[in-house]
Amino acid sequence: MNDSSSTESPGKQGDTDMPQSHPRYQSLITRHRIEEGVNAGITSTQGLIAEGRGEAFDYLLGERTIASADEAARAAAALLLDAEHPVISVNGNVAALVPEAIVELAKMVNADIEVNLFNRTEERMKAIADHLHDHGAETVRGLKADGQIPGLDHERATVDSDGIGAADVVLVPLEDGDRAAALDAVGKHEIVIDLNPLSRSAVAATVPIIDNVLRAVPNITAHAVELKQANNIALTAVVDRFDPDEARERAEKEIRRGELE
Ligand code: PTJ
Repeated sequence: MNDSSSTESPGKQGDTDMPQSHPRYQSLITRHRIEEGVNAGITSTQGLIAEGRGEAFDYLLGERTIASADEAARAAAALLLDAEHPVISVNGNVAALVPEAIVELAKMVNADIEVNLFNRTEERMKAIADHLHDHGAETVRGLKADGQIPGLDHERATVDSDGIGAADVVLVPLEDGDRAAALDAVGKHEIVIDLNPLSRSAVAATVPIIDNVLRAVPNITAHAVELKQANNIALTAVVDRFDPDEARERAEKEIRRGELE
């Protein structure tokens, strides 16, 4: 499952015609998608900074899925399949980088998709929902905004009461913040994808996946395909065997000893 390439097909989202042999191909495509996201009103300008920060960690990880991240992706797949009401939360960076992969994963684990933004504006909410519909999503939640997660004093607290508000498992690909702890406090499990093993979200998550969202989302789907027939006891065992602190420590070790080419 250690696939370092994105399933998000180059070209489909207006990617450049960059040769795949370019040594920084994936990074250049990623930057291009984020730039396009900003131009389309999907990604916030802060999303550009977030991407740069993520890239630095990814460079030190060797731009590959390390073994502990693959184990985390498997635990995430098991947790999503075992959930009563799983929801995938989408922000401006995720919508720009992996819209198709998010829709595929949601279909595979029967999850809702909900737009949830830190820099929330009605225009961006709508642009992201439209973008996800264009990439195959049937229902996109987040626009009703009739619920609140207690304990958060920013826009990420605003949710749909029958979406994240009613979820037992929430997948949050890429954010840094206090939402994981707030969701935990109201009895929800959070799966976080974040290249920074020290981020508050990764620390608070039931399952932190220290990997690039480009690789992690299709990897969770691949594990879900494999675990689809497993029963609840087997799924719970996969989650219970996973140790979140150990996974973050293994990633931090890899990053700290990361060798520059
Ligand atoms: O669209 P919005 O308004 O909800 O805003 C989204 C951003 C990402 C701008 C907002 O949540 C933010 O400012 O996030 P931070 O605090 O910059 O944190 C983003 C985290 O994601 C950092 O820990 C980065 O290392 C990590 N990151 C960045 N790019 C990737 C990533 N992790 C996985 N894959 C990436 N491609």
